[in-house]
Amino acid sequence: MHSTTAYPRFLEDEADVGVVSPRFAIISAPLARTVSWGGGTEDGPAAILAASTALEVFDDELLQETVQAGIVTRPPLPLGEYDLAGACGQIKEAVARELAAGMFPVLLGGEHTVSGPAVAAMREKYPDLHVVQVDAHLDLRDSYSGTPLSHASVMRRVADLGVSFSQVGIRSFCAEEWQLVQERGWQPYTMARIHDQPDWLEQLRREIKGPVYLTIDLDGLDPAIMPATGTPEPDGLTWRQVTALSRLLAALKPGLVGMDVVELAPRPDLEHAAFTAAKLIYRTLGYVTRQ
Ligand SMILES: [Mn+2]
Repeated sequence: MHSTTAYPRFLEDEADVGVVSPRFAIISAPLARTVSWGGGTEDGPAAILAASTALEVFDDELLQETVQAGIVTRPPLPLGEYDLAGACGQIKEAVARELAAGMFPVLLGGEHTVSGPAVAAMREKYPDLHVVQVDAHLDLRDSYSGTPLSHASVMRRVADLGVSFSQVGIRSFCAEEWQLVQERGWQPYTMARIHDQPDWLEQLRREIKGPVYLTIDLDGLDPAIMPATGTPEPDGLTWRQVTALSRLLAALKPGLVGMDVVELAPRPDLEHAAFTAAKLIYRTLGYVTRQ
């Protein structure tokens, strides 16, 4: 995306429904500093926002115009002016600002690193926060490429905060990560487990106590529907599985309180990927309006 064109908004003019107190705030965090392969995630937020204009505002499952709840799109965060730690500080501040205003934050990455500061902000408001991570990867490395603030370490930083979490769609990790999982007794929802245990969603429901922050690394989805990521791993979540997950999380008490969607690496010949991301966001917000 070029700076000469205006940054897109979620649903563009169709979002202008005149709601006095809008519920949802879209925050673009086009961060791409520690990407290991592929690249292009700095263009992810603009691609998702541009694709959102092709959505029907009337949701075909929920049979409602979710947009009537009010969805505002903030200007993209000027992360290029900061080093990595500074950029993370900007993201945390932006999320905290929305929470203080009573908004439900929807953060668009960018690389997965952006979720760390978002979770830190969420946790200040919700001390018993539970994070649900959709991802092909565990992201539990202690550091990656010499930095602890990396997309490959983002859940390790969440663990460091003492925040409880569940990992869904996992099918790629290193020996160090698997050893940590075993030491701590964590039980990620690997794709093997999801295939073997049809009641996995019920199991997940039972382990969640507090309000939920949902972080969706799009490579958690199957590359058939989500090919535009840096690491399109085979055998990912289907559309039905990921929407069943977000429906479940929104239906919990207290339910979903914020979310992010990260790691889209848009490609002009794979526009359906950006559209799928936009529809997943809109569908999930629709579930949240039913809370
Ligand atoms: Mn990933």
